[in-house]
Amino acid sequence: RIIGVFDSGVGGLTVMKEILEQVLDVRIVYFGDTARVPYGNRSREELIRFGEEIVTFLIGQGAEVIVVACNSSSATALPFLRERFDVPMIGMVEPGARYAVEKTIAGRIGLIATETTVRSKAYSSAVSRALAKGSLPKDPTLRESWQHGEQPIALVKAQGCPLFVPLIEAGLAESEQALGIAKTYLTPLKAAGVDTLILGCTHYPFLEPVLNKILGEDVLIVDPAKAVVKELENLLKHLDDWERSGLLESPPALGKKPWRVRYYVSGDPELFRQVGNT
Ligand code: DGN
Repeated sequence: RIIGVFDSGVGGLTVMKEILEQVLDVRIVYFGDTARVPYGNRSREELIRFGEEIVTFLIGQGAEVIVVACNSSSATALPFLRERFDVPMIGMVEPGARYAVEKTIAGRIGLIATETTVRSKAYSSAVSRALAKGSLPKDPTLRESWQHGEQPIALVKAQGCPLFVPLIEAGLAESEQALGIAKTYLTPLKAAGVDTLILGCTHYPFLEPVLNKILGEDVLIVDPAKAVVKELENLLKHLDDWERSGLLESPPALGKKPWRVRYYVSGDPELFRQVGNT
């Protein structure tokens, strides 16, 4: 099958990498909107418009499923894109919130993300929804005390990190500047006592060495991409079942030429190649 994956730039590559490692029989058409990066301070209207253009393009390239590998778009534009297009779509926020609920040990979840994602409050609603729908922490002590109403589980602190994406897109993810800025952004999260930190922007896994250096062992870093892959696997299984039962047409046979990933960018392909290591 062909999966369409998009982001404002190189960030979605971190999601794509997880997909390629875990889901073997798929091909990916990747779109990085590098001419319009960063998305982090765009309005919802802009992100809807960009999303409509990109999804239309990806469907034209044969995509049967879309992974919105951008939290800013997932948090704002995804409901509109789902209304507008028939292809199934997976975003970052719901799987990421569920995953954090499962992983937390103290129930104190933190978020780092773009300003757009933080402002949308999508993650805190998604954490509440995940709990309401029955997602439970794997930690037995927390699970029990939460079920007895003793220990809350919630997103306690969300920190916008507007300088991260421009640094990463410039290839400076492991620089001294990144370390200094990350220290500033992480201080309020540490002060809030978070035990689990959601990387609420698909660019941020590029910063994992820097984040680990600052947070050490005290805080568990959660990358929603892992949960997105699980959701994608489930969806693909459903599509296969529907196809077998005749509810869905089989996808057209793929051409003979072997390819696994096709990349498209709206900006400079050379910079994308360098920073994304593609
Ligand atoms: N990587 C995107 C996200 O997950 O929000 C967008 C980052 C950006 O362009 N600021």
